[in-house]
Amino acid sequence: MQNEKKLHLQKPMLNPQDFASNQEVRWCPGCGDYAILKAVQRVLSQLDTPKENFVFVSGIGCASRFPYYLSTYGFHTIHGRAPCIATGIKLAKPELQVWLVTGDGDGLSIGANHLIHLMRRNVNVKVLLFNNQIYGLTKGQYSPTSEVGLKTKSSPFGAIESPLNPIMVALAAQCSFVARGIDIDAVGLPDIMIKAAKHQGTSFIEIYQNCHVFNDGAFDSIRDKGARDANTITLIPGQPLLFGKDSKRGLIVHPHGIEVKEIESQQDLESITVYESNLAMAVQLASIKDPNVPVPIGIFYQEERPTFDGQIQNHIDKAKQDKKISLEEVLNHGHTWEI
Ligand SMILES: Cc1ncc(C[n+]2csc(CCOP(=O)(O)OP(=O)(O)O)c2C)c(N)n1
Ligand code: SF4
Repeated sequence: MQNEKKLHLQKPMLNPQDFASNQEVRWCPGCGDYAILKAVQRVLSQLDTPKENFVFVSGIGCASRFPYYLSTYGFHTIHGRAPCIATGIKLAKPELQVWLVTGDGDGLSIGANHLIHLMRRNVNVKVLLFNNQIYGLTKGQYSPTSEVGLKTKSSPFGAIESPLNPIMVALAAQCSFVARGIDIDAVGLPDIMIKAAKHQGTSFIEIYQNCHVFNDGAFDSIRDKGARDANTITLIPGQPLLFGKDSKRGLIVHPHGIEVKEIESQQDLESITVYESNLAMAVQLASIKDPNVPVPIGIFYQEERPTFDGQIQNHIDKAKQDKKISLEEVLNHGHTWEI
């Protein structure tokens, strides 16, 4: 009897398959979205959260098909408006863990306004921005993150607009958790997602995602496993900024720019900047444009500050405690008049 009771109280162990829905996954074969879906299913199974407490909210785009493929609650909503719906859900049901899936078009064109306010307010929502630098669903128009010169159906002579840097956007919007991952990084990406899930506040992860149909190869130099060591650097707080085969290269972050240093001696090693999650360093690392400097991956910035949903709840609790007045009184309170 005792054992039965214990068994009954034990939480069921979940595995990634428990988070797969019965829907046929309809991305192009080979799309980077598949790897992200796998990573998310793995991460959800590792979080100590009941399955019924997850909600995935998306806008419109290939990326935004995500909620169909997860056996959690989900909303496939309106182009660019997922942050508004996610905010509403979090306010109405604070016990839910709300994830938001968006693309560079959905989140940074039509939805940029909503996304920055979600981050500024620090709503406790986990944002996954799939950045493939193109509009995939509508068949290959340039997006706000497309590189200058990219020839697409809507930029036949090459894109002429300066691309947005999603990490810089998130930092400028005062997002309290800002990170970058790579779709096929089966170790690094889930690790970032778990940290994002545990963070209290808006967690923003830009995920480099290959759209091999309309913008193939945009991230080849860092997606390719053979090249990744040389061309990326993983940000680990408290650790020197080392990269390359056998960590034989490092970065020195100067106030005026970033220097790549070959490490040949102990003195060289000691000159390498130790990474700290502070805004100034995050901005410097996020703004790297030099192709000779590796692309930072990992958590750029994290801070603890009050969440929007937490503060609203405090207001509600306080209002309930302070004034026990009827709806009738509320309606007739203050400046009212009769016609
Ligand atoms: C109001 C509105 N405007 C435009 C569209 C057309 N539209 C659908 S998805 C999309 C962009 C998708 O790009 P992205 O968010 O990068 O997602 P991807 O398909 O690349 O994953 C656009 C412009 C729409 N559905 N609704
Ligand atoms: S169009 Fe691109 S982003 Fe969309 S499913 Fe196909 S490969 Fe993926």
